[in-house]
Amino acid sequence: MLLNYKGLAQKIGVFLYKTSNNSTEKIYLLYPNFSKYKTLLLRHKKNKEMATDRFQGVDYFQIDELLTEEHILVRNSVRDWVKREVSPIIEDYAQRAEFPKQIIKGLADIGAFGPYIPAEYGGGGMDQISYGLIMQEIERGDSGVRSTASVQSSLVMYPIYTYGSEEQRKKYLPGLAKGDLMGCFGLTEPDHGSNPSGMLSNIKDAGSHYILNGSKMWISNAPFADIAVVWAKDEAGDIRGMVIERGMEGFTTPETHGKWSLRASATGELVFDNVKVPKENIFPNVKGLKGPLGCLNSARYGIAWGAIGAAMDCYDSALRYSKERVQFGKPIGGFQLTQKKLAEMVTEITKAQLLAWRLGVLKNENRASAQQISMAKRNNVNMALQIAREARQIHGGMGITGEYPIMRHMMNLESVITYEGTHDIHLLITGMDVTGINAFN
Ligand code: TGC
Ligand code: FAD
Repeated sequence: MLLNYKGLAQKIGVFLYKTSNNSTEKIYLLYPNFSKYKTLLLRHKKNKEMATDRFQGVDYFQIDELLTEEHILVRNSVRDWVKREVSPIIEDYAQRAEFPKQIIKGLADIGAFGPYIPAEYGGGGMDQISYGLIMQEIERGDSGVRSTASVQSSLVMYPIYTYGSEEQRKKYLPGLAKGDLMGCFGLTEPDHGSNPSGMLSNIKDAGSHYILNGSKMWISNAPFADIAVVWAKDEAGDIRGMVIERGMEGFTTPETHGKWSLRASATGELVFDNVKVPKENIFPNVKGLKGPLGCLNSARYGIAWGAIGAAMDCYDSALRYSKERVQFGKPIGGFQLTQKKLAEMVTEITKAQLLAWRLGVLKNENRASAQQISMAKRNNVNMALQIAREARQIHGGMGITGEYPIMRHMMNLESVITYEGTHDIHLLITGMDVTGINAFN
């Protein structure tokens, strides 16, 4: 006999467990199998805890005073959305290595797709600091979710808007802004990661259309994307950008499995086997590596802000834990070694916030150089990764569990420090800028 009860109930050896998963109620009937019962009890407990996301922002230097009312409104509304829609589910999705597709509509609703694309094409018409703050708050939830938003905005909408024809803009941008269409960006190839100029993907003129051959690897959103912005060389050896649509014959997107990082983000390959590409799908307004690298400037800028979100989440959790966890008769936050970690974290976050804010001001004025963006991406991602590692230590053994977001952020940041240009590539970009000497080759 069953006993209906809010949460968990037991009667004559039969358990009724009720949980809510994205507003779909699921009922699990459990016979007295203790280990299964225990697993579900733990999940129930965890869901309840994760649902109460106690994150508070970090503003040690009154940086909010540098923001406009609109910036703060945008930041706070995305923060609330993340607390409501991302925090309660993200740990489970990361554990299962699955992207939570049901949040796509919510991401569109909060303006995360094309925040700075003009409103006439469905974008948010916002400035670059609002874009940065949106990326910060989303990555506070999870770097993989931020990846989906930055690919859609900076690597798909931005090139269509900047390099595309008016017909291409009208055809794709409104659907992308609403999340009705999802996109991905194919630059990296199996043998060409840091040096995309050597790419082998190519198009050949076949009269009424082009024929595309080649493959791309490590592509965020590929497994579910409706369209792909792809970079390939033409017969003259010039890199050209184009829109490839799911369903075109010869185009497949196998998923990449086995990642220990960015597990809540879907990654895959793009394979082109004699794909017929209509000529009107080629971007008319750009040729050469500066096309894809121009998109990367925008995405790297968003990452410089996003990494601050992940760092703030780790610091916030570590600070709270250090006040609550008692060892040797007092909170561990009372020991000098813990305070050193926390003090250095808040110092580094503050420096990163000021760097991102100043870069945003320059970007709003069209004065941010690619080299400044590289410095900010490199510094802020490295800062976040170091903070995640220190925060994990403060959480002791609990730091390796999914009860806290730390380990997930830490593993995610191992991808963030590699994609959009590795830590060392960005160092070489700064090195070349200050010396004038190319150390890449
Ligand atoms: P180089 O000879 O220096 O430059 C070739 C042309 O490009 C121009 N250029 C840029 N233009 C705009 N923005 C930039 N940041 C630019 N950097 C260079 C340059 O002026 C030149 O133009 P022109 O007119 O003279 O032809 O190129 P190189 O072959 O020596 O390579 C330079 C290098 C190594 C810095 C560059 O290739 C690089 O950045 N490599 C890293 C590759 C990378 O970042 N890949 C990212 C793939 S996408 C991704 O990771 C998405 S993850 C998304 C997510 O999930 O969030
Ligand atoms: P490599 O280029 O082989 O580098 C290996 C090591 O060698 C690095 O430490 C690098 O710094 C070092 N190195 C390389 N050249 C030099 C040099 N000249 N001097 C000194 N050191 C050097 N790409 C896309 O196009 N679209 C995407 O959506 C996308 N999403 C991604 C998602 C994830 C989860 C990951 C992990 C990657 C993604 N990437 C994507 C690919 C990413 O941009 C590449 O992984 C990155 O550019 C590095 O290329 P690589 O992995 O081939 O490493």
